[in-house]
Amino acid sequence: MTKVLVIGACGQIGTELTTALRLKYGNENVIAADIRLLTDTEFRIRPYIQLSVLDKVSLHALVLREKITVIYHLAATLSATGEKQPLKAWDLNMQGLLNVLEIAKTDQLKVFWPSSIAVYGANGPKAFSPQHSIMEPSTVYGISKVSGELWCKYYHEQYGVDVRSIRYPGLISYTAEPGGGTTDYAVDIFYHALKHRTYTCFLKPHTALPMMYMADAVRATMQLMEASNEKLTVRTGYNILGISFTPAQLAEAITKHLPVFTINYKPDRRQNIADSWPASVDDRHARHDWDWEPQYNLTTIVSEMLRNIKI
Ligand code: AKB
Repeated sequence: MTKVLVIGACGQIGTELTTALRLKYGNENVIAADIRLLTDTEFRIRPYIQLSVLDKVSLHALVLREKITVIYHLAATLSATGEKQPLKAWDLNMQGLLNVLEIAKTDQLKVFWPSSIAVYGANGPKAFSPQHSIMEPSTVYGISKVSGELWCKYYHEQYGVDVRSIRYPGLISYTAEPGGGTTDYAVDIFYHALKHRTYTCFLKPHTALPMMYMADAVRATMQLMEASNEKLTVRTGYNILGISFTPAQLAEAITKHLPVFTINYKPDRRQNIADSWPASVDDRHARHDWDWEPQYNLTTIVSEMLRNIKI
């Protein structure tokens, strides 16, 4: 029987992935865990356990007590926040993963761990960055993702741990806010458009980045986790592309619904991070190995976001 633990369940991905996993496996078979205490109104996320992934003893006890068979380990510090406290970000991103991999090795668990387009750096190709490419990231987040990918591959090859990973692009969703990334503008813009009819973007107008609607990201994650072992040829992180757009293109798509909307640009230090990332990635391995195909484009993402955000 599958018994799932989602670590980082209150985050942007965790909120929607937990719901999707509960639909598939049943509420009681998917334990949500996160570092924070839940408020009374957040009942929909129960069964819930307050837990730090850095507390390996409590994590292991929980795995044994609940007879967990699969862990989705999503807790991480993202690119922009990571630059404020690099060593703290490194500790959470690396030690958290190693704790999960060690427990997975001992108890033969299956693991999902998210990587990111942040693995790429300024020296890599900008358009359709290949699955296997130069990786010299400039952020601590990117360094932790490259290293984490290599640890996943190592645990798979040396100990047979079935750990799978996706290099997520910027994710766009309305259920939970993103937590300190460089691609966060692509979510913030919708709230400002609906509330204030104007938005000041922290990236330059023509900064193209890979992006994806959360429904596609959740579907991709479930598809990868369901794929048969023999079909998987990548044990670092799979590239997946949804779409690629710039702040100016996103703003133009929003003005089709809200003609009064205006955008200004005030690039900050996050511009340097965005400049080091690719504009798009080559996702042929994911398409070939587990039939990856995105369903949302810029037009459908914009109308879904504007329709669903409650101000
Ligand atoms: C970030 O901007 O840090 C994340 C990511 C692309 O991994 N959204």
